[in-house]
Amino acid sequence: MLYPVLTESRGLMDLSGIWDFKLDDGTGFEAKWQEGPLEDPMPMAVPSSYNDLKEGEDFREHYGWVFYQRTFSVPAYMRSQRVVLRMAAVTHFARVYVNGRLVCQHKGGFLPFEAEIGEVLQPGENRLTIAVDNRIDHSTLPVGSESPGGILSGGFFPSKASKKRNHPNFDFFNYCGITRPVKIYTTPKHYISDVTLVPSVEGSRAVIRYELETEGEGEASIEIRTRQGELAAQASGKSGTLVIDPVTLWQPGKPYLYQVTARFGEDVYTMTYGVRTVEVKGGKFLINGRPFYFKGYGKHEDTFPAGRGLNLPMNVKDISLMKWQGANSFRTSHYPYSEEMMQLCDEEGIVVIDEVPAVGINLNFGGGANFKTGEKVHTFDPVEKGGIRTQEHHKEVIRDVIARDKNRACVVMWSIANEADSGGPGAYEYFKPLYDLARELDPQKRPRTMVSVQMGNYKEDCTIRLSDVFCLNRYYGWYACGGDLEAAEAMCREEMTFWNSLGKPFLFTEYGADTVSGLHDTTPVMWTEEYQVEYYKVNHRVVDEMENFVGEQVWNFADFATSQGLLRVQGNKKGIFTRDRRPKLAAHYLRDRWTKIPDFDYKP
Ligand code: GCB
Repeated sequence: MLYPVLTESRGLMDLSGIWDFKLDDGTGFEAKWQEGPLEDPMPMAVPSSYNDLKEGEDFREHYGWVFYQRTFSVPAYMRSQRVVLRMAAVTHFARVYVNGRLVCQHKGGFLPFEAEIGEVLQPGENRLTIAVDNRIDHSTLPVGSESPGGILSGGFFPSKASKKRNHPNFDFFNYCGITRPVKIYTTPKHYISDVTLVPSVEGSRAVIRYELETEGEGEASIEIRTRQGELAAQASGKSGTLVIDPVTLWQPGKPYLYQVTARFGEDVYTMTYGVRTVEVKGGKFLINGRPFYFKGYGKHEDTFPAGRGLNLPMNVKDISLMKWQGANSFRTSHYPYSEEMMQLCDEEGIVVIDEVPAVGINLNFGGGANFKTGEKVHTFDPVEKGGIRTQEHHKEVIRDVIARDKNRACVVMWSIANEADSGGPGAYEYFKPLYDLARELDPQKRPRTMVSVQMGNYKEDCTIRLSDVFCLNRYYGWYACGGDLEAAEAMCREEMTFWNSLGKPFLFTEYGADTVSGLHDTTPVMWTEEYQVEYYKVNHRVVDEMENFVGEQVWNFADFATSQGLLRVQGNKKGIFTRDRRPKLAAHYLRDRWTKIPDFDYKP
């Protein structure tokens, strides 16, 4: 799906701002709130998560629907065009009404969706209402537990709580709302609906296959210009090839973006584009034909008080901190990040592992159904037995993330899931079609991975059969052998020797230790800043010995909000930076290490 842009043929209006807002008390739809102005609304920022913008549990722990509303007008000169309303992300389920009429609904909180609204528009003022539901269960991605007791919540005793709550089967706060911009854009009636660019590089030349998807009649053409505006290649027709010679490649840390202009009849669409290749060969991960070493993080879109709301200044700051630290990459744990962040990564030369919101597909965590019946419920058991029912939706999010990000130079790999029950019965059957789908849909045929959880029987992990690259989340020295780094090192070495022997590249996509900023000790004990540094040193000793180990992404870039629980101190404290981006001791240690490790040929 194309990102909306302003061009000589297209209009664009950003509806960000302060909207009217109301928590639904369970009567919203019955009382037809969507059909008129909300009574006694309160002001709410869009885009943002609503949870931390007002005080009290009612907001933070709200369960179910909320209503957002604002009015807007579309200038008459734009109404002669096709008018599209586009929501970049609404978490997790949305019903969108214009002048009381339902124009679309959408499941999934991290990907864009849109509706043509020309027919329901009135001259003058129009009313836009977006109802948002934050409930999660065994059919949503991310997955929620359907019985009390989420992953880290609760205590030692069964809960007798009567109030309904979400129980995330994942370790990040269930921030909700209209979290990314809502825009209206217009196009001519005959228009470009998609652009696909697939690069290959031979010597100094790049050959780019292109395809324009269009609606209606018109002449199609495309051109690529350098940053200075010089013509680099052009072609006509809806598909064909473009040759750039000599090409300037997009490189990690040294990005170069060309300007692309596609034309169809009266329609003009513009975008930037970086040319680079990605390939897995033997135990290497090659970018532009050279062995790349990932240095970076698992992250979150998590800031105060915006929650998961788009925070452009923080995105810029985060990339600046990454560069300060000598990092070159991150994973969009555990959901696709905003299109603005992806654009920034293209522009800044940051390498991205793009993850779909498939987290929590693991009923071994969190109690969930396991506690309900006393019987063991396997994650991939049939629905009647309590297994998850996410597979169809999982296909949708794979389809949508690839449609959104397929042209991005920064994206070098798709992550199909995080810490699924990938060693459990039925896992291969669940995931094989998803891997196949990603391969079929991605025009660039990027490598696919699934981020695997630390488990005893790692040799049975279906990722071994399915993934092009193995991504491991491992906590030797924290969840395993916490406080005994000597034992942690030995166990880590034993397991890594196994992965190294398989002949494919592998990396850590998570490893880390909770660290409360300001806690210190001369003997490095758990939770202190000193322990975090020692933890990383021990892990690095092991992975530096492994020739097929191609990267280290620490958990996490910064402290972040989670559900409440006995293992969380006002959130997860595994950040290298605090939530407000102050460095912990480990930030300096990693800076020292990473500025000495080159992006390429670290493991030649
Ligand atoms: C994991 C999860 C991540 C958690 C992390 C932790 O394995 O993938 O979402 O936050 O562990 O800190 O426990």
